[in-house]
Parts: sequence; C-alpha cells; structure tokens
Amino acid sequence: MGRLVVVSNRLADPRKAAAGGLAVALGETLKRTGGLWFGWSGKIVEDGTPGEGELHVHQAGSVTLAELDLSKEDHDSYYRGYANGVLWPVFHYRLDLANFESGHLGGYRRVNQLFARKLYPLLKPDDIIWIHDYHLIPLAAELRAMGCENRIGFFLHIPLPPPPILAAIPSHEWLIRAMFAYDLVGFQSHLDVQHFAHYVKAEATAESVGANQFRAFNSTVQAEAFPIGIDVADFQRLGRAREARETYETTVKEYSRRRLLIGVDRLDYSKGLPQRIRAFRELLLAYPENRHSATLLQVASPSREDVDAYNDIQHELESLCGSINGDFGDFDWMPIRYIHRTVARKRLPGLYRACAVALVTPLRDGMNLVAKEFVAAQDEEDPGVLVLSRFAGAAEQMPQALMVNPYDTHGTAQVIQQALQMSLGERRERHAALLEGIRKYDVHWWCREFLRTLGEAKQPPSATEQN
Ligand code: ADQ
Repeated sequence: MGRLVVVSNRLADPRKAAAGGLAVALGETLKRTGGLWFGWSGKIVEDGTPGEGELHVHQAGSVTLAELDLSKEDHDSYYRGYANGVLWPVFHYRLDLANFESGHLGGYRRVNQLFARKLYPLLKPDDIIWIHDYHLIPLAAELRAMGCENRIGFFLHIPLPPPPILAAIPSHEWLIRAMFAYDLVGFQSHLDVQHFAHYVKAEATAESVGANQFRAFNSTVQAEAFPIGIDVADFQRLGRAREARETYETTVKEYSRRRLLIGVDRLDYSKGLPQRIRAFRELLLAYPENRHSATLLQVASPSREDVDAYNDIQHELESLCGSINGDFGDFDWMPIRYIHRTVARKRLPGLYRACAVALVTPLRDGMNLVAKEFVAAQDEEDPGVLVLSRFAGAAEQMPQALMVNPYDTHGTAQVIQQALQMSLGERRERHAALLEGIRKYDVHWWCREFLRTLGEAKQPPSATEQN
C-alpha cells in the first residue's frame, strides 16, 4: 500500500503515553508507510486573516506531522459555530440545541478549503487519504475540485441521524453530496449506514449499484459500518502497571464494603448524565437497601466550555448531584462523588476494575469506548457488570451487556439493581462473551478493515466527473 495520509481536526502524537487507542492504531500504519498526519495545530491566531493559516511541518520518527494554525474568526465559525454548534447536536438528534446561524457555514467551507489548499501540495500520487469526522466532511470534494485523484476514505465517529432529522440542516444536500467525493464512507453502526442509504435514496434519488454502493451526483460511493474498538491488549497491559494497581487498591480501600458504580465521560449533553444521575436517585428511592452501600463515582472531563449548551449541562449536573447528596447523604456516606476532571489514562483501568457496575448511558453515541474499556479492565474471575444504553453504537456489538433506555428513569434503576444483584456465574458468562467480542473487533481490526476496504473500493473517480 502507498503512504497513509490521515486528516483529522486535531492530531495526537502516537508516541505519547496519553495517546488513546485510535492514535496508536493509526500511528502504526503511519509509521509503517512513512505517512503524514495533517490537522489543526490547536493554535488560534487572534488577529489572523480568515481562510489563511501558517502550516508547521515536522517529523516524529518516520511520520510527518503537518499542523495548521487557524484565525480566530475561522475557528469561531468552523469549529465552534458549525461543527460543534450545528453538526454535533443535529447528528446526536438534538435539533433543539442547534444554532443554524448562516455565517457559520461559510466558515466551515472556508476552513475545509484552507485544509485542501495546504494539504494538496503535500500529496503524492499513490497516497491513500483517510479523513476523519464531522469537522471535515467536504474536504474530499475540495481536494477533488483541485484535481486530486487519490483514493480517499472518510470515517464518521459520531452517529448519522435518520433523514427527517438530517434534513433540518439548511445545507443538508450539499453536505451529503460532499460524501460522494469519497471512495469509501465508514460509519460506526449498521443503523448509521441504514440512515445514509435511506437519505440518499429519498433525497438524492441514489441507486444501489452493488453491495453497499450508491450512485448519485455522477459518482459512486461505498458506505459501510466499521465499528471502532479499543486496543484491548494495550489497555490490559496498562491495567497491570503500577499506577493502575495503586488506583485499584486505594479505591477499594476507600470504599470498603460499598458497592461502586462508575461513569466516565466527557461532559457532553449527548452522554445522558442528568438522566443517569436521576436513575441513580430512583435506585436509592425504589431499592432503599442500596443507601449507605452504593456509591456512584462520576468522572466528567471538561469539554467545549466555550459552547453555551455545555455550561448549561454542567450547572444542571452540579445541582442534581448536590441535591441527591443533600437528600440521601450521611456523615459516613455520600451517594455520589462527582469529579469534574480528566482521569489520567494510566489510572483508568484500576478505577474500572474497582467498580461493580459501569453506567454507560448516552442518549446517543457514535460508539462509546468507555463501555469497551470497562470490559477490558475487569478481573475475569470476578467481573463487574456493564449497563449500556441501547442508543450507543456499542449496543449493536455488545448484546451481553444489560441494556437500558436512558430516558426511562425507573426502568434504568431496575436494571442497575439487577446489575448489583447479578450472580457471579452470570457475570462471568456475560463478561467472557463481551471480552471475546472486543478482542476480535479491536482498534487494529478497525484500522485494517477500513484500509483494506478502501484499497479495494471502486477506482477513484476522475476529477472531471465531480463537477
Ligand atoms: P467521545 O465522545 O469523546 O468520542 P468516548 O468513545 O466515550 O467518546 O471516549 C473517548 C475516550 O475518552 C475514552 O478512551 C475514554 O476513556 C476517554 N475519557 C472520557 N471521559 C474521560 C474522563 N473524564 N477522564 C479520562 N478519560 C476520559 C467520539 C464519539 C464516540 C466514539 C469515539 C471514537 O462521540 O461515540 O466512540 O469518538 O470513535
């Protein structure tokens, strides 16, 4: 295979210990092929000219990292305004939180054009290009317009909503049309692929021209599900290291005799945090035997604090946790420990292992890797139980979890109670099946499978066909 070129909004240095499984998996192929990783540098230039940005190119071993600065105006409209103010809420089915101010679309297009202009001169004819996520949907179309004939794949890390929701975006046709500039479009779940198929057939009168292939706008695109996984072996190695063992021991000691439940999320309205906290309150009300014995550790890392909806969710969560602790807590027991911070990656496996139940209850999630990390971190002899939202992409792959509808407060409380009371035999059985699944479909499988399919996808369209 030719050189791999990865394009994403942000880059992660694959050599750093804090890098997640995605950076490691992409990093391996990038290293092997002497590849290039291109993205925003994270720097915002206060008085920068819109549509312009300095590019910094440096080597990290055999991998070239190319990072682009953005002007404040571009960042505001592309990242904050359109990507996180329109696409993120709508793709998570939250029309109520979307802000369709038209100026933002201009910024989104401008930054995608800027990315294309800066990336195109760095490309070689046999490079395979893999573009990531909702920030960069129109990037391939911009590259094609410049004459780029390389194979280009796209992976959407977040869900794709059904057509009536997608169609609420004023520029929805343009957005989906842009997906036809790719040779392969990957989604997290089969449900997302179905939504794509329904949309393109209804709105773009696309024809199916083979398995998972759709033809419209004079172009053919292949659309398939590639559920992302974690690096199970690596996460388990992390679990055996000193920091994780220490975290496990101090957590078990601190909460001795108590049953621990855990939630680990970015503080995002898609993660269903208030609903989860309300279900935990319902558990204490409906099953009072859990008072003084069950504690919920909720870790929520700060995220996108410059977007209004994120401040609202933070306040809602703080007030909910405070009122439950006030109502139910005692001098020797607090029902909820809410921590508004990021836990060091090295400590995560120890924390997961110390907990009897994980609450992974998003209202909507592309995949949700916390569900997989929790399973990977468990003691196989005495594993914890995963409570999983049916609305997480992970639900398609993890049927042995206890499934919940996070909008159903009482139903969720009942399932949490079932998790707390599950026999050792049933816990082991469910855990073994879940572990087998996440091992088979780990992040390396995901990376390999996507790139193999992209390599075998139809021949790249000629640039002229795109007009
Ligand atoms: P995210 O919404 O960021 O990603 P998720 O998959 O849940 O979601 O988590 C990503 C990583 O962040 C995990 O490795 C997790 O451990 C870590 N993390 C989250 N909160 C943390 C905290 N408080 N402290 C420490 N670490 C924390 C998007 C999509 C997901 C999809 C991923 C990957 O929204 O649906 O699974 O991309 O494709």
